[in-house]
Parts: sequence; structure tokens; C-alpha cells
Amino acid sequence: MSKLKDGFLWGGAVAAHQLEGGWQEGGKGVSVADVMTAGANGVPREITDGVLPGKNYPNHEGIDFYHRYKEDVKLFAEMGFKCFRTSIAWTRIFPNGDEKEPNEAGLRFYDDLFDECHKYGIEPVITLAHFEMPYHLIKEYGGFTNRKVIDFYMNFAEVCFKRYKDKVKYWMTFNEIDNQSNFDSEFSVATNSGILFSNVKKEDREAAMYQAAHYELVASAKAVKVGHEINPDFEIGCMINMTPIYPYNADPKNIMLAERLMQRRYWFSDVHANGVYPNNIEAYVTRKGYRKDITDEDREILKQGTVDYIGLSYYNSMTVKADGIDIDGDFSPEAPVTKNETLKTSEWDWPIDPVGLRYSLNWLTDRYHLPLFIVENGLGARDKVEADGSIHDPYRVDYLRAHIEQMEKAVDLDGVDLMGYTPWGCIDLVSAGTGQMSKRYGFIYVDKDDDGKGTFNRSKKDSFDWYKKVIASNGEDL
Ligand code: P53
Repeated sequence: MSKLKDGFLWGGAVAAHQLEGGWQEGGKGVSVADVMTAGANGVPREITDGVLPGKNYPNHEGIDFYHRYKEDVKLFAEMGFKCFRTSIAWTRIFPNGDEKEPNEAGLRFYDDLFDECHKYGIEPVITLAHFEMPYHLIKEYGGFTNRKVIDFYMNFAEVCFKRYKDKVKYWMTFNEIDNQSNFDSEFSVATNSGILFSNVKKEDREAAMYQAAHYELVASAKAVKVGHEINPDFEIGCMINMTPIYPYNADPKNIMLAERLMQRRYWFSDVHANGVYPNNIEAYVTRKGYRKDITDEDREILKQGTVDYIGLSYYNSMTVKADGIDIDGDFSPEAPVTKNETLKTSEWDWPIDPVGLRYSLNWLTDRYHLPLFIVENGLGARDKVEADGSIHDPYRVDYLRAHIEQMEKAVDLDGVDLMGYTPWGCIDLVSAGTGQMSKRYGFIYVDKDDDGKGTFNRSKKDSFDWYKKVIASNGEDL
């Protein structure tokens, strides 16, 4: 007997900008992802002022899913996917973001994609904003630092909800909205909020983030409310990057530091799920003079638009140490991060911590009492294609198996209400953080390298048949 419920949503996850390509096709506009160059481990992606000649923009071509989605969905179906998580590229629907009317060719692309999924009984799971803000909204309006952008987001959300109301049931409003808690990372604030370091002085970045995130939370709540009016059967969730922050040891200073950093990171989901800001953030923004623009109407809509479930990504945990830091002082949120000697790391230096997944599922359940949906999890690794074309990736299977085991313990032993599991990058795609192709997550290999060269042909890795078996046994045969 499977520990997981019938209808458990096994599948895979991607995001439009990381795989579609076709960046100028079907009337698509330029998004923030289209102005990000390729980086590497430790080399940040550059966010350029528009698309500049001579630069490598890996998202422009992605893996050409825009033209090859039928072949790819067929492979997902062969693995037995019950669902497929992707996003709707905002710039396919509103190329600049501030148009009155949507772009029909963009809408038609997703109609076709969702029809193709349903052909195989695959349920689309859709993120509205996954690091894909129209670049025009960033240049002309300052991204989400501008209240007007709530309305532009709402136009986009409403058009999608209405158009796909009979094709999509599961939605998420903003991908990993809490990444920007690390406001020292331009990648995070640009992809979450459309904040560019060139536009905001260093000392103003944290303030800009709190204001922008507030507008996003209002936009999300409005979307939840409107979505439920359009189709009461919609399940609309938030989506957070769940990275639990551990104290280095039992020194109370480290425990308090970890708690404070958890507060700085998980207030986004508090507002999404509870409809109110937690006390610690009210105290913080009041003391710092942040989030100046909040109205009674905002507070009311936050209460009315609480989410139906918590979507989360889980890759790793973080460990912090208070050495040399005044835990009541103001410090960069990543400053106290230290190595956790108990954990091995990936080739990209991400700690590997399967028990952290069970811990996170428990923590979120205790905090929100809502269903959870693991919409990202996985290992970015280099793969080697053998002379006969086969790809042996036991490291990927080991990672996923260990995480699925912990997920099943959370359900079976701890009573966590879990909707589904969609490992990240079920087909190789462009890494969000580094822009590399060589950081691969897929069950399906794509022949494209970091310079954009290759046939773009698809082939199955060993993990393909393994995952097929996992799904067929509803997680029993690992
Ligand atoms: P990549 C940072 C930390 C954790 C998750 O990431 C993150 C990021 C941003 O890179 O993003 C999520 O491709 C995100 C996906 C992304 C995936 O994790 O850097 O939702 O878009 O591709 C993995 O290895």
C-alpha cells in the first residue's frame, strides 16, 4: 500500500524562460530573462541594459521547447507524469506588460501546450510569474517598486485565468517570492521584483525590496480572489523557496540568529497564508521606515486573498553562525552563513540534505496548516554521454530517492498533507542562477552546451526509467 494518496501529482517542473526559447516568436516581448547573460558557478549572470550585440543570452533559445513541446510532452507521458509544472511567459501574453489587449498568438501557444498535456491525462500546474517580468515594466516603471505594476500583473493574471479556466486547475502566483530576502543579490531582486542595482542605491535596496514585495503580495491576494471568482474549483497557491536555516550548534546565540533569519525569510508565506504580516516584520519595517505605502484596503485584500496551498521548492538547507555578529544588528542576510560539516555538497556547492526536506514539510505544516505541494527538488550535475549515447546518472537517482524517502516519511509518519511532487528540470534546461546548460537536472538529456552549440536532440538518461517506475508504483519502488 502506497503511503501517498490516490491521485498524488507526480510530474516534473520547468519555467517558460528556461526552456521555451523562441524569444521573439509569436509577438513575444523582451523579459528580464532575455537580458541576462550566461554566468558560471561563482560568476553572476550580467543583467544588461536591453539586449546587447555580442553577448551570450542562453534563454533566447532555451532548449527550443517552443517548437519541440509535442515531442517533450510525449516523453513526459511515457514516464507516466500526472502533472507538468511550467509557467506562462508574461511577455508572450503582454509583450511590454502595459498593453490593453493581450497577444493572441501567445495565448494560442499555451492553449496548444495545455491541450497536448491533456491528450495524455497530464494536468498543467501553472506559475504566473516565474522570473519573467516584461523588461519594459522594469525600464519604464521600476518593476514592482511601482504600485501601478499591480494592475499590469492583474491584467495578465485575469486574462490567463479566463482563457484557461477549463484547462488549468492548479496555479501559483509568484515563483520563489522569498528569494529577494537576500536583497544583496541582484539576480534575486531583479527576477522577483524587477529591481536593478543600477536604479537603486546600495543603501536603499532593502527598503525597495520590502515595498516591492508588499505590492507583489497584494497582487497575489487579488489574483487569488479574482481567480476563485472566475472558477471556484481553482487551487491557487503561493510558491516559496524553502531553505531552512539551521543554527550551527546549540549555542543560544546561534539559535536566536537562525530564528531571526527564518523570520526575515518566511514572512512572505506568512502573508500569503495568514493574510497578515507577522509581528516581527511589522516591528522591523516600523523601526527601519520600510514599506511606507500600505493602505487599509491593502490589508483587507491580503486577508481576502489567502492561498489554497503552499507550493515550495526544496534543494538544500543553510547553516548560520553568530561569530563576530551582533545578532540584533543589521547585517547582510547571507553574511552569517557557514559550512555545515555534516553535509556533502553538489558540484555547484549546494549542500545535500534530504532530512531537511522532511523537517521543512513538518515546519510548514505546523506553521500554516495547509496542503503542501513540492514543485521543485533536484540535483544540478554534469552528465557524461557515453560512446553508445547512454547516460548513467546514479547520483541523480540517489539524490531524488533520498528526498522521496524523506517526503514519504513526512506523509506517513508525520501526517503532512502533500499534493504532489514535481522534480525540477525534468528535461535539461538553462540554469536560472548561472545560465549554464551544463548544470543539468533532467531525466531527459538535451544536446546543447554552455556556448549554445549542439543538435538540441533529446535522449533518455538512466534516471528516466527509474522515475517511470517510481511513478508507476506511486512511490513504493524506489
Ligand atoms: P539553478 C537559487 C536558489 C534556489 C533555487 O536553480 C533557485 C535559485 C535561483 O537560481 O531557483 C529555483 O537553475 C528556480 C528555478 C531554478 C531552480 O531553482 O540556479 O525556481 O527557476 O532553475 C534551480 O540551478
